[in-house]
Amino acid sequence: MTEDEVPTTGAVRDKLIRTKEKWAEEGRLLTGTTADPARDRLPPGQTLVKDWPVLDLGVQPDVSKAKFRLRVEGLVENRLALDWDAFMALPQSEMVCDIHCVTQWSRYDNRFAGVKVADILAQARPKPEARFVSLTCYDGYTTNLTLEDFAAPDVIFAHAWEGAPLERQHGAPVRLVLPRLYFWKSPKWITRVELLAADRPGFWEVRGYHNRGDPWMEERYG
Ligand SMILES: Nc1nc2c(c(=O)[nH]1)N[C@H]1C(S)=C(S)[C@@H](COP(=O)(O)O)O[C@H]1N2
Ligand SMILES: [Mo]
Repeated sequence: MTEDEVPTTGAVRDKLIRTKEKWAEEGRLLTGTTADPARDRLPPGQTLVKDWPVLDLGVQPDVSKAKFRLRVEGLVENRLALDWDAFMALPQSEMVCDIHCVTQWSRYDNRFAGVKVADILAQARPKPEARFVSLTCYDGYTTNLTLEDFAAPDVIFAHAWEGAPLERQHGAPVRLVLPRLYFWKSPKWITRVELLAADRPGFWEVRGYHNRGDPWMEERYG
């Protein structure tokens, strides 16, 4: 394996994964209601928290800034392999957003700083046939999005939270933040973006989670 290749998940918490998979099968946590994001700030079935919980597969990779690469490949005119300096040289944006996790916690008013996905895509230039993205992380985690959801103006590659560098447990040095979908669609320790013509369901999506994950539609499970 070369320096920046992505490991396959091995030492992940298999028991925790099986539990969540079972919840998905049984439709646990479903309230059976929907809400309107324009009117209801808190999506159905969610509970507000003050602290920021940590959820992952149990492996929190130590990704140094020296090792970090953000690759954008697949159906693009211009493949990118940004190192830390190139990433930080891109236009910087700030965003305050709410977080909604499928395990029913929500947290309001999180201030993130980073680079807008749209600004990176403008450099990579997706080909017309690109319609989906597959995202891969340093812990082997993957998730999938439509290019439309990924390229929305409020989606950023975040490197800071509340004015300080993102902590390792929350995905340092860089994670995605996509506030309009459940938080499993916001990969931590991100390293690769692949643009695709056909959808490729990710880690939780093949284990019973919904393919899109809109919290107001309560799209918890597939
Ligand atoms: N690389 C990676 N990203 C990930 C995960 C993961 O296991 N690995 N878990 C997802 C899930 S299920 C959630 S709820 C959020 C949690 O992010 P947090 O730990 O910063 O709250 O990260 C998402 N991104
Ligand atoms: Mo989650």
